[in-house]
Amino acid sequence: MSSYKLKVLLTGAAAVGKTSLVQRFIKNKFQANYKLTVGVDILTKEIEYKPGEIATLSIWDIGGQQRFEFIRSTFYQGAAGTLLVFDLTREQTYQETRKWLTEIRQFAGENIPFILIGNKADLLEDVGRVINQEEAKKFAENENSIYIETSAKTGIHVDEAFTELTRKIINSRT
Ligand code: G3D
Ligand code: MG
Repeated sequence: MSSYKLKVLLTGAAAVGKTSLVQRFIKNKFQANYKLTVGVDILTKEIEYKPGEIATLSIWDIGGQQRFEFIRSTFYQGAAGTLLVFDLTREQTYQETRKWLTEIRQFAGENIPFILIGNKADLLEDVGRVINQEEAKKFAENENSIYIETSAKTGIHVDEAFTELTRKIINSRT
């Protein structure tokens, strides 16, 4: 029995892997060349966030249209929490997370729980580290969050990201 129904958002710059993370989480697959998300995709999945406790997530994945005020307000309205994603291989996308956080808080509420996600961890071996892990961790902690590195490609830590977000949302309510 699921008592919680939670709207969670994927946020962050273009091409950081938001759609790929949702696909990995929901379907446990990775496929290159997803068509660009147009509008908003909403997918639902139950998650056991602690033994015997189930929540239903409705996961909102937005494309590049978020700049339109109407879409943006619909997207953020009633959101319980968000995965704020950047690309571990592109520093610019990390820098932009501050801007995202300001917008998220403005539209979804000051205290909205979020998890900071550095995605594409599988590429670190080839590309090397461009974002300091300790700094990302400190940034997250200063904002009352945690930092998780994921790969939608290999699947590493993807379930954990959604589970931690769900726990954080539910802990913030009880
Ligand atoms: P978005 O929804 O944030 O815009 P997408 O991002 O999920 O569409 O992903 C953008 C590109 O990054 C895609 O490449 C996708 O395959 C790739 N990608 C996403 N996650 C990962 C990951 O964890 N590891 C690697 N190596 N690549 C990833 P293409 O080439 O299809 O545009
Ligand atoms: Mg997308």
